[in-house]
Amino acid sequence: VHPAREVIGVLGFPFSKGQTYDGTEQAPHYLRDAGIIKNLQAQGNTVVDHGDVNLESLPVDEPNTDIRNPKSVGTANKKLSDAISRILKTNQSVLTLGGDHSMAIGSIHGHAQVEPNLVVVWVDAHADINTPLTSISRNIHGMPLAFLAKELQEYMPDMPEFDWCKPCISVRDIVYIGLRDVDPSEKVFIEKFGILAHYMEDVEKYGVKELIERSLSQIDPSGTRPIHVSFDVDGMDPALTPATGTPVPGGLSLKDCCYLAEEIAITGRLSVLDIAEVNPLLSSEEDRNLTMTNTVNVTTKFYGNRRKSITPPDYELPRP
Ligand code: B3U
Ligand code: MN
Ligand code: MN
Repeated sequence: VHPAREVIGVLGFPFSKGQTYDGTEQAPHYLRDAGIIKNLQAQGNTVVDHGDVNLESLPVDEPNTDIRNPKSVGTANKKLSDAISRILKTNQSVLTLGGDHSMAIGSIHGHAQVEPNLVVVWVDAHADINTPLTSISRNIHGMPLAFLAKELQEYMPDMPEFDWCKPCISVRDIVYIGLRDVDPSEKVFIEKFGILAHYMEDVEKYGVKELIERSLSQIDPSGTRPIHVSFDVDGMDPALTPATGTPVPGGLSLKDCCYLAEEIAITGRLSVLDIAEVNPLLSSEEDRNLTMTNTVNVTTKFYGNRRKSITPPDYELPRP
């Protein structure tokens, strides 16, 4: 049995080199500005803000490498991994504010050093399981699960500044939800390894409620394993989170995301949540605000906020 992680440690990862566009490095700032911490506190959580991972002195990548920015992505994620492990060891849970989704390499790696038995719930339009050899985009944010899953290592070339990153999860520990833009290579990996993958059409057919119940009881029948949620905001419909680099129409609704988050909260076993791919520089101010509002709303649901409403523990009814 795991000790409850009652305090939330917030950690910013101001990083964008895992993909093409500037801007995701500013997401931690915008999310804090949108009140992510205040909202969590207002619903009765104790929150410690650990600030941002210091990414000032990263190695400079050559401009025209096969894969975009491997050295800076490797080095930044090593720092993230260490920071996550350090916070988890103080018995806090971690809310990681990315950053592009390459952040999952450091985040899950750091988590696994402390909780080797973790399961991964991957909310995303994309499967993010390309290898450097299968990637069409050359962006490492489309590859994190290939770095992390043991079964894929025979397909992985050595990458500079990734020596520290030892695969630490199995393909059997992963469940996807929200998929709707999967590359042929990724589809082959999903099928070959039988990864639990819920595409948008499955969400349509069965609903998030049934999918999440079924998948958690399949990968964790005893209901005891620590949970890592890696939440790419492009899993949500772009009408809700337009400020992101690779929006794909037809995504998860706010209701889907709230339900998922509420169910995860009820388990009491969420130990790390990543919020990835918010890009405040890619949209109008109005769309940016909308993205922040919806992202903050869903995030609070992972930590106990309920649509059926919650009463703060110290609330007292006024008497005349
Ligand atoms: N699968 C594509 C597209 C993509 C992945 N993640 C995002 N886009 N955000 C790739 O780049 O590997
Ligand atoms: Mn995505
Ligand atoms: Mn992603």
